[in-house]
Amino acid sequence: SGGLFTLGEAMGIFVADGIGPLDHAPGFTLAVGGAESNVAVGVARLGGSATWLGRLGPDSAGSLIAARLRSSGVRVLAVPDASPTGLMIRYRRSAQFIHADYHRAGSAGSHLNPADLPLSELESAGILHITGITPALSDTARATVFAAVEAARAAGVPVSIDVNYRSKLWSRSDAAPILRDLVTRADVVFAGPDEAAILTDATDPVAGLAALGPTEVIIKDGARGCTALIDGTRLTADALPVTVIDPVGAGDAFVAGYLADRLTGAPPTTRLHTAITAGAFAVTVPGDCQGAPTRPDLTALTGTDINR
Ligand code: KDG
Repeated sequence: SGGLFTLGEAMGIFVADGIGPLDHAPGFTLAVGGAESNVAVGVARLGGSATWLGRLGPDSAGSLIAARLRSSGVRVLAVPDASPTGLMIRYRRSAQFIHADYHRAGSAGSHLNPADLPLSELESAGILHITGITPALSDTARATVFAAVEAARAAGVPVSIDVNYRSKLWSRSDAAPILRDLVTRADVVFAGPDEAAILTDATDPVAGLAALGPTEVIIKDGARGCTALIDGTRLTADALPVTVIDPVGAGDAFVAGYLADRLTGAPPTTRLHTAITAGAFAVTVPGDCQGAPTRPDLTALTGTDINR
């Protein structure tokens, strides 16, 4: 296929409308989340080929996830599982503070197993993308991530990881050695400044992560833009000024923008520009992945469409 291959847990998300405590929520927007499926949607919306592998339960949330991902153009490899599909409830306690509750312990998605991997597909992918969320879900999910990484490396498929540390799933000290192990095996690493600090105590986090092995290190810093060290060249890009409606999913859109352009062979500066623009689009829309831009959208936000 030559496209993106990713795996993880996708969840149904009840996003409370408006701002305030959950008990005063006027209603909910039903969204689909999961960092890896968000990236797959982002790549597909940008015209790339994207395959997502995960386990879904025999319930309405499972059907909803498969249907929404497919309608976004993602190739869904759903392994049926007898346990319920994971859910999240999210509300904004204030404009700035977002509260999220997971209902995912023992979920279908957490039962991902190395035997679920379609090895021949994985070996013909253009890039494997994983996150630091999946290895926190269960022992079998962790084993699946490592097996996918090893299969990709053996086949010469580049490996991308978004560190995505989730404090509700594991402690920093439990996560550190596992995340470091994965980053050491990766070609491309995305991290926020706090996440980089879990992995390296270098004063220059970009150089610190590059010292672990990846030749493409991208530190995402939200409204402060990004800093990168790509094939030995240091690059920065400013964030675009937008009105933030829902910041969740911006990091995944950023990753999707970078990887979609990497798959087409675009140079690093172009990849970062697309990443920044896709991240900006994501925050302008509620939900985790429905704000993902298409190629024509990109030029609409930056006003660089020469045909206008
Ligand atoms: O990156 C956004 C994700 O955090 C969200 O979609 C849910 O995958 C998720 C998680 O595990 O937090």
